[in-house]
Amino acid sequence: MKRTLMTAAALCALSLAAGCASLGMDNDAAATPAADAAMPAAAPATAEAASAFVADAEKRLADLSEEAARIQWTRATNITHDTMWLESRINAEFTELQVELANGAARFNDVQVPDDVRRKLNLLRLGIVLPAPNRPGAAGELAEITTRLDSTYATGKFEFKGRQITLDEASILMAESRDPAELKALYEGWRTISPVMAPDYARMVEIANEGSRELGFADTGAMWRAGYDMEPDAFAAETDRLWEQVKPFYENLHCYVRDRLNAKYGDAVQPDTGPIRADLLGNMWSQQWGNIYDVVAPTSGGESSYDLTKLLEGADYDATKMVKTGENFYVSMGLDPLPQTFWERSMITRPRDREVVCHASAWDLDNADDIRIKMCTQVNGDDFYTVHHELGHNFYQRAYKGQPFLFKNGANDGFHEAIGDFVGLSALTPTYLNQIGLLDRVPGESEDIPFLLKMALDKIAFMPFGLMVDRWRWGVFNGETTPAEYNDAWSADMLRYQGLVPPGPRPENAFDPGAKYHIPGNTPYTRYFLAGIYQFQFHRAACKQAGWTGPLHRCSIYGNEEVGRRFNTMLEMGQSRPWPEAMQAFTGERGNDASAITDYFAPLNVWLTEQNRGKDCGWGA
Ligand code: X8Z
Ligand code: ZN
Repeated sequence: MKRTLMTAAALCALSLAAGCASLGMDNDAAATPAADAAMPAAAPATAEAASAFVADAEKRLADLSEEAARIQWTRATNITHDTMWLESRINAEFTELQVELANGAARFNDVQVPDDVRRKLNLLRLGIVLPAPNRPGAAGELAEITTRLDSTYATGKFEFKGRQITLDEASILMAESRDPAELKALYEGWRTISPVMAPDYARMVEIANEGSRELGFADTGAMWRAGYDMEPDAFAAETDRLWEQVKPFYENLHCYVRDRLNAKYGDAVQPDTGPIRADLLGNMWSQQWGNIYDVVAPTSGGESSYDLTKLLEGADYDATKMVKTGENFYVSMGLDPLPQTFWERSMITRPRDREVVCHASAWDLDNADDIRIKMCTQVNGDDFYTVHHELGHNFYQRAYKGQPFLFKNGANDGFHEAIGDFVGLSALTPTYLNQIGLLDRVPGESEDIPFLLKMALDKIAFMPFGLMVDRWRWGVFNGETTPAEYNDAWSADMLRYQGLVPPGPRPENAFDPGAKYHIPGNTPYTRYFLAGIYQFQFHRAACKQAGWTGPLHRCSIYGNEEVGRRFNTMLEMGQSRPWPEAMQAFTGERGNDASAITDYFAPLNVWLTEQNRGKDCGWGA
């Protein structure tokens, strides 16, 4: 995830969410004309006052965001009582500032102002992930809760075979084990870290909702849905529409995978009708299934001649070489290399001497050049993809650094997530792997279906997960789901969207949502669903620009500076214009369009339909 300060996704999509309200101005600020503009009783609300208010807001946010980012980085790379204390304090202060500015912006609601000023005034209101209400102590309480939730997740461990293990170890075992009893123990074991979070989570929801209502939103979920340059309800309907386009394909994949799991494990473990057992899919949250490719590989119609993890191991890749390789892809498109400080200051592997937040993220510490990643990189295919994903955030951040502070963000948060994924689509092609010397020969057409199946196991399997995380949160924030119903609602959404069930009954105190990073980390998740679509729109458009006429899954834009130039035009825009304009700048299209993903996978869908003939697909929910 990216870590910019401020705006919608901004300042930490994760921890910097917290904040308090009110607090009024400090003395220095009150002495400036712009600060006057922020004080309701002061100067009249004119266009000039609005511009001055915005200019002052951007300066204050830029200053405080840098301090906050440096403290957050310190906490995320060294979790202690003291760094948590420091982070809670700065997060509270930052949210106070955000809420103060959002309220101040409302003064100019009825004033005629230039377009860019109007956009910035709107962004001031929309750029808070979790607002706190305007009463003493609220921001502090909220910030303490969010830092504690994030740190509890990051330091979570559980006992497995007589040893305490971390999520990184558990994830590798989930990917590699084919023993259902072991997989069940890993699935359930990791979820023992989260029941302790449930009361904090419920309290956090209360406070943030109070804050959101004060800003004029029905609840925090409604505020999150308002960040897409369209009405919040229209946005929700848009995600439904997109999902309906992809769903038949997902159902086809689900049906095929269920059949192969049934063949491997037998009826007692995985029946050949109904939902799939969630722990059998090679991933702790069953969100990407590529790790069980070996289990579901075609028995006819071609086989894959390589495994990316093995290629990386065979070529003696280490974490730094993975990141260098990722950087090289962007450089091949004509973008400048990463600054030296990136290499000096990033955290690329898990330090052994302290607790850190291992979930991968990309940071922009000074709103300019101090960009970094923080990853506990392992040498495998998953992290090869993740490196490209994270670097996408960094290249975006650097491209829009010349924008005013409030426009230093993705065109929407889905764009921020899609940049690196788009590059990753080329970086995973056999053609590219061959070009960089990882793969001896480029496989022929007989490997198209195996390749597309591998990609679909990650990309198509992800889509319902990308949707369900925030569907759960929307229900929590709007009160339809009460704290007593948190876990059952999560399981119900898993069943409804993904067609999955846990490997056994969940305990009374289970809080399974807390075992997924973005819930305790408070990172909105619909962004990844959108990115799942945008990356294919970008890919289709880029391949067209490159003059590619073959199948989309064989296209790589490695080394194409013309595509890079046009791509960079979109990146440099940041959030300065409504997202359809950014989309248009690169792709010529203005909307969300799931046809790009179905185009890419079309040959596989035909093949899956054939494989599923005569089967009872779906899961009856
Ligand atoms: O959180 C991430 C990135 C950081 S923005 C590693 N992703 C989502 C996840 O892990 O759940 C990328 C794919 C979806
Ligand atoms: Zn990301």
